[in-house]
Amino acid sequence: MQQTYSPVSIFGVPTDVGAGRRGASMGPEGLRVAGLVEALRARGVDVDDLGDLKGPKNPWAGPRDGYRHLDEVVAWNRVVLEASSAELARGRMPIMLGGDHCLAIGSIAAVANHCRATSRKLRVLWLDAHTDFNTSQITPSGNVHGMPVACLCGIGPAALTGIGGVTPSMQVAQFRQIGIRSVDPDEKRLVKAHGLDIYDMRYIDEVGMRRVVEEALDGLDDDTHLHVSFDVDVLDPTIAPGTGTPVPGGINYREAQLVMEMIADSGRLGSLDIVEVNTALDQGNTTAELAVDLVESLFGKSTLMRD
Ligand SMILES: [Mn+2]
Repeated sequence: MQQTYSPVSIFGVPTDVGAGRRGASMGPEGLRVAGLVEALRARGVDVDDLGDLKGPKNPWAGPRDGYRHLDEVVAWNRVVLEASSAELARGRMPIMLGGDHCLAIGSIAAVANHCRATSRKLRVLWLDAHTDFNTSQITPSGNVHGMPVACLCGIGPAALTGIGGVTPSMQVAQFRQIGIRSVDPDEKRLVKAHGLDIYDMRYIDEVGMRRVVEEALDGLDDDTHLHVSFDVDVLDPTIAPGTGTPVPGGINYREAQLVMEMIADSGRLGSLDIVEVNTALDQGNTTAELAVDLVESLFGKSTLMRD
């Protein structure tokens, strides 16, 4: 099944203001050096690399009122929102190269607005070791990269929950989370109370990745925009060491390929985040190289010509 993809616009967001360790700011360049643009062009995709967005420096300060660097996080997310919105309006598929995962607030708020404006449904596939559903009251660290899903669902500071102009940007029921294996104690209660649809590692082990992805993609139709938020810490740290919050027991290479190929088969991919590539913690550039390999599959690369 040879698909044609809408033209793609790539932009880098070189910051780690939402993270607890420095270095995700180098992710965009790591992904470019690993050949992301060339790999997509080899798939026949029209790719425009817009370069990197600009924003405030990382002050590397402690938490205030439960948040670290909230002003800077808001500023970066505003530029992300603007860039994503502009590319969606031009009919191009935005691919955001993080940066840490707090930036998904802006990228997904943009997609949510676009879907509202064009009367399309939205499904977000959140590939991550973590549920990212913390709040200022329960966060152990104040790092906002642990809060984007909560913020998008209207739980968080007004500057983030309302960043796209509509609060909440998203409904919990629009999210599917795959690969989860690290949830903070109070966060567990919160995701349970809100009924987040979570495919954790135990469930993946029990039923297999094929069924997990079938369930996560169930109900997509021609009017559905699929956003994939790919935190590379979903991958097992033995194959993806270059990330700030590695957790053992992640998805392996074959499971990751299957997820990406099944998303490609759905034909619904509309936008993508690739976040938390931390080249300072990597072995060589292996994590970015693996991410590029997986993105090729996301854009339809497969071993055989399949019907
Ligand atoms: Mn994350």
